[in-house]
Amino acid sequence: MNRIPVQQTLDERLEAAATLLGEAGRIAVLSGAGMSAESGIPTFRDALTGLWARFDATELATPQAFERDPALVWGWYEWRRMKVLQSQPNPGHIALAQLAARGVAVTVVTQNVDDLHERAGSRAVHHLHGSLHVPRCFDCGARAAFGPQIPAEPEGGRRLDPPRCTRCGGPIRPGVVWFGEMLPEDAWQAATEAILNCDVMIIIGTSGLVYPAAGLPDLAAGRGKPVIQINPAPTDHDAYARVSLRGKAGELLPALLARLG
Ligand code: BV8
Ligand code: ZN
Repeated sequence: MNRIPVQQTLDERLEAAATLLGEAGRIAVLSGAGMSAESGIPTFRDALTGLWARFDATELATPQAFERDPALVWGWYEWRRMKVLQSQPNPGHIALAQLAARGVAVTVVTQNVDDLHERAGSRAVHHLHGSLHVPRCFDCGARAAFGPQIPAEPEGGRRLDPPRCTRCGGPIRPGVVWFGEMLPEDAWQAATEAILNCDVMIIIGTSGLVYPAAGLPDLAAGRGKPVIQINPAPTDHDAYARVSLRGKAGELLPALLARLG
């Protein structure tokens, strides 16, 4: 695979990435928490600030944690949902939506549970790990409405009893995929299809630690699809990247779009 030599400057890498995008008719995007970092949403690794500092996110994001202490888990997700409601899509989300507006088929596959891609105008968005905005009953699975809006931004969040299901009285849970839970079949199907049919894949703001999502870049590279990575830090995905752009999504995506003329 003809990788861009390491000594390339960022400018030359941006040029190489823009050339790949300029020739592409179908682009598959895999986004992670870094995509929303410049919107003020803490990334998963640093999602635990304030009250939550003493917990491990992978401990809270499980069905067992919810069964053990529903108020703690529901409070954490409501705190995160409030942060999303108070946030705006950043220039990175907007650049991806503008890329699609140029007539290129852009399919966004996201690990994020916020709706910032949609609010930026992206049309084809698939949530591999669910969404904060679709709560459902933990027992019977019925879609649910949110309880009374919690006071904006309780410092670092607090324990909150989840609302009860109007159908069976069970506790309402966040509509996200927890560790140990299966990913939604339709989102996974759509993701693999988009990646198998794409001309180029862009991986943005993900540390590549959580499976099976973390296996998707290999799916692309394994079929010779060029992969562009945007991340300020090195990740496990570096090995698959034809071009690795070290920097922030909110800065590099608009820069790439600008080079497409
Ligand atoms: C599954 C929703 C089949 C919830 C999430 C042992 C026991 C049990 C399971 C496992 C195990 N070993 C492996 C597993 C599988 C497990 C897993 O992978 N665990 C990991 C911890 C090893 N996976 C699962 O359980 C999945 N299900 O396998 O089902 C099954 C069924 C039954 C039994 C067994 C298996 C389900 C995984 C989904 C979990 N839910 N989210 C919630 O949000 O609360 S995962 C959550 O964490 C996110 O969705 C995301 O996927 C992940 C965080 O990763 P990132 O998005 O990459 O974010 P991170 O903070 O890590 O990195 C941010 C990056 O951004 C960094 O690289 C940073 O440099 C960069 N960045 C920062 N600023 C910017 C930037 N980039 C660009 N611009 C910037 N400005
Ligand atoms: Zn119910």
